[in-house]
Amino acid sequence: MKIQSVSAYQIFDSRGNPTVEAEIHLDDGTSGRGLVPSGASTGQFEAHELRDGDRTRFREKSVFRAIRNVEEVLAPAIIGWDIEDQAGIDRRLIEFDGTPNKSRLGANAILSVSLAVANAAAAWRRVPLFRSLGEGTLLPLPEIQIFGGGAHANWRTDVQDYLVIATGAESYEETLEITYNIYKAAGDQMKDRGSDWGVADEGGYWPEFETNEEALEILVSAIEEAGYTPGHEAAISLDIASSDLYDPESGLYHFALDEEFFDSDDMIERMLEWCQRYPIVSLEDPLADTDQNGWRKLCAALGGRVQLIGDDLFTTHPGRIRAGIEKGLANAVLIKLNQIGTVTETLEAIRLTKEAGWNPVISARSGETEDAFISHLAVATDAGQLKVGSFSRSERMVKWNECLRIARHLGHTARFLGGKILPRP
Ligand code: 2PG
Ligand code: MG
Repeated sequence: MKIQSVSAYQIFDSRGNPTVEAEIHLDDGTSGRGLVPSGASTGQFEAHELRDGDRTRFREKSVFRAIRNVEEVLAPAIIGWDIEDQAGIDRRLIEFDGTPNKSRLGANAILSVSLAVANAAAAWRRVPLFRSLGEGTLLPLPEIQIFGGGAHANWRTDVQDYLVIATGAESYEETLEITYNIYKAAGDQMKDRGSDWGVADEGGYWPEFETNEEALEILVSAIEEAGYTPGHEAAISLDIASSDLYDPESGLYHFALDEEFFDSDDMIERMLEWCQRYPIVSLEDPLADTDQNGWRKLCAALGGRVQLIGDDLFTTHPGRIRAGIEKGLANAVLIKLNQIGTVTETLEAIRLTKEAGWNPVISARSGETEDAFISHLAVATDAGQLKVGSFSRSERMVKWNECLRIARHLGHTARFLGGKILPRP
């Protein structure tokens, strides 16, 4: 079935910032939309998010140029193409941009079209998106944020995400129940402390802590309070997002809350110590994207027992992932569609990661939309893990809820590996 029209609009993400939505109509009247998310702690190697930079419109954040690029450049390039040829269409979108980081037309423009193609193809095939995208049947193990910090909470803590993984759950549904109980228990603790708190960009609590480590202690006690044994039913995952804490000139990491500076070796030491003292099973961006020596050392020391996820390190870029695999920098890759800008390149990033025996973790952005594409992507590719933010706010819950619907759809054919998917000593 052929593409008849492509249009684009400015909509708003979960922070209220402008973002791009594309809509594709096919010759038979079927349609599909693509909604683009947006990061705050963005990696320097990400594909380019095009914003107008016009001070008189939405504080420079409007995306009218990206929208024009969809309608004037990308639409004519793909009208009349077969909707089932996702790879061919994505190749054409990339060619029409012509830059290595999609900076001419904007990765937000390109991704909106690529996502709309995938959604329209699923609608035309009359199957759910996950079935149209792949053959997978594996329900993901969620990583769910309890406390938010860093760039998502005005630097209340230096560590960006304190998350839990329900390692002891036997089903996807049970992961949500365990996490729900821990999230609520953490909320009770916030009330008991009487300190100032609210929720951060991804729905996790945004509390006042004295130190970065205090948040870890409270997280452990919230797991206990909820009736679980830390490290058994539920364990801890951290996104340090440490590229934001790193000064490449001095080579130092700065934990402002703790008034500490670390060089790479000290940072590795601190991560090893935390993994020793707390039930941590996963660390994301424990080191900066340019600190490759540090990554290699940390991976040699910890990679056999803790999941080490590269987010800013790889930016979902197949070339960067391939190089990282060769150098042994990590053992998992965070997968974000808008870091690379097309569905096809994202699928390639996931394929490479899995081929190396590493874990792909499909992830939302801190600025999200009401779309649940990534839930389908996680199941379609048997990725095994999904990170969406916390257990509150509808732009987050829509993703967790969509996996429940996919589980119902799959019925007895659904699989779940739970904590077994994580590296274990
Ligand atoms: C991350 C993401 C999501 P952002 O660092 O993993 O938590 O944040 O979208 O701001 O890059
Ligand atoms: Mg991250």
